[in-house]
Amino acid sequence: MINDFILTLDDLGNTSVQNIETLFAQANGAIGVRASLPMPVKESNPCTFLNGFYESNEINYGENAYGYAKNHQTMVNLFDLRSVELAIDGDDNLSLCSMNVELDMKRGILTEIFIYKTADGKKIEYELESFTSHFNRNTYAQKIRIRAINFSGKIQITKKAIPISVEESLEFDPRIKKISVNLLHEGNKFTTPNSCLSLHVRFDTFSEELLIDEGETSTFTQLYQISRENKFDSVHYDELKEQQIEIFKNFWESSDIEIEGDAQLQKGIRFNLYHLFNSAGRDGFSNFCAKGLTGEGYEGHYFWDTEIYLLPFFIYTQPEIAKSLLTYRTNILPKAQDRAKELGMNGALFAWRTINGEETSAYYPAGTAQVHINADITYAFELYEKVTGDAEFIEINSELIFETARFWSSYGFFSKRGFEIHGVTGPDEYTALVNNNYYTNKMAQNNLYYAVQLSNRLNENNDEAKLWQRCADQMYFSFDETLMITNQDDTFLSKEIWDFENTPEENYPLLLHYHPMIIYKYQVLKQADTILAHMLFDVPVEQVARDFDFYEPLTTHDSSLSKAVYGVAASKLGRKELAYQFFKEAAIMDLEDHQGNASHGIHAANMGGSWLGLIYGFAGLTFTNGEISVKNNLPKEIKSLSFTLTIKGEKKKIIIK
Ligand code: IFM
Repeated sequence: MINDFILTLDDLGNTSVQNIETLFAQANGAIGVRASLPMPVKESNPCTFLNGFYESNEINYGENAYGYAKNHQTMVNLFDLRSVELAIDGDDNLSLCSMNVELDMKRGILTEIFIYKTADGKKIEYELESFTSHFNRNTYAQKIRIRAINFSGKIQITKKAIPISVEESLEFDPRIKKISVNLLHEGNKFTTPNSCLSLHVRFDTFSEELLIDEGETSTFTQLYQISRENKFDSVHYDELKEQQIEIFKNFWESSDIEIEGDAQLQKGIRFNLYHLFNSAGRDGFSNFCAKGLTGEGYEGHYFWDTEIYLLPFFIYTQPEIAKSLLTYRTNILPKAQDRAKELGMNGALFAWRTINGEETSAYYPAGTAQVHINADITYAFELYEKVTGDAEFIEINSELIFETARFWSSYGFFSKRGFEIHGVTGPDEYTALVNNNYYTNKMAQNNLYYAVQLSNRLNENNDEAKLWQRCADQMYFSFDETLMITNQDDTFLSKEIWDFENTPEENYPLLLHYHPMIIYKYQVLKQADTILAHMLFDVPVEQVARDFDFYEPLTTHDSSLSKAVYGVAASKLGRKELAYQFFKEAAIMDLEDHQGNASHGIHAANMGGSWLGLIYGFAGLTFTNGEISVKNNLPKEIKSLSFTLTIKGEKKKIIIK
């Protein structure tokens, strides 16, 4: 019987060295360690990250303009904690004969067995059991067992932490950027030269010469600790391991989803949930990088991905983690207030991509212009309140809700048509700087209403709330009366349709092959936009159907944030087979490397999207008037679905069959 909590190399569609590093990476919300080879090869990209630990460098624009983002922020790749120097009877020229990898997702432990041999045939088995501790988040723990397979003799082993030196990649891909950082080093303290962030380490390093008989095993445990403060608890491997198992047991009790009928999907969804649990920041100062703590893609930045794609999973199953992810936004609110001021607007405008809260997107049409992030954040606060009932947290955060509403009332304006929001980019990054993007207006309206509601609740009966009410009531939505479809924005329908027929397969994703100016001229979508708004709000199915049929054929799904959302819409429309296809793609996207860049790190938003596909889609979860309701939208391939939700502190087990 397949154990669908165990991931092995056989589950991967692409077993390149860097793919393995990403998919078997381990993280605990603070530290992330890629599963690199103990004896790295040319293609290896060993990485250790500390969530939120970045270096900044000035952005050099050919042509600068007022208010452009000033600095890059790049999560620093710190050390290679997995490398080992091995020699057999003085010979260190070892080759890798085989490797076996087993990730036990149920317990949060990775076991790898490597067989290395010398040119004259002496073989050793190097077994590595490792985990990033969820009990002590400063710690990465390894247990190493070395066995002489076919000889008796000397084995030299040296284990240290190797600082990373980065080579600039020559490959053109704007989605990844590596920087070389010469950390300033003093004692056990490392500091970034520009951002001036410090961390401290406590590493067990060793160098041993073993005299070993054939068949005999030697075992070592090794703890690597990385912390922002120079304070380390005394920890022991076995205790940490026990705690790890216990923490994962609790995690799965609250968050597991059982799928009957499709073993690959079962494993795929568990793999996704496993990574979601691992990479979420827990301290209120770090968040969820677009690639988790598993790779350098998107420089470790936090986007709206967290609020719209990831938080539903956390809110419904791990509310404490949800709260700390939201608290991160509270903590960067001052930066968002500064940003709004810089742009001459009221209130707060959150950065499109950031680590420390400052805008770091050097390309504003697909960056700062995605002002919908303000409303995405507020939407997540509202969902958190609905599901957890934690009104106190929202009241503490009322300033954030009000400040985002203030931004909308100053950024938009009243016209004959109503309240309009111009000069924005919606979720679809292949259409930029438009007026009245439907998704943005809908989300802004929701943001404004929530602020009004909260203001009334807090008895802050002020004129501002009346203004917000007016903006929301009169929000303008562009609609095409002939086609009876929702306009993605004011001009989308006037554009020429992208020539899909004559676009060769190898020219996707379009962003790697066409200038943005060309892409923006056409009706072509990178990702779900209007259809995403329809997932978040209650819209009549006939309308969803017409919009789906119009926009889906124009959508390239070049962004990994797309398919899961179309899948949820397809479920809502009763198009079960289609929903299943979309869901399947989302569930195994990284396992099968469907986007072709799992080497850069996991596609975290899509992983959250796969949860949405199952729970919002197949289980038809809705939450209205304080009550959840579900519906059986299961495709024929799935016989039953069981999951647990935590609603207002109470666990509810739901079975759909
Ligand atoms: O936030 C997303 C965006 O919507 C599409 N491009 C990638 C970003 C990070 O995942």
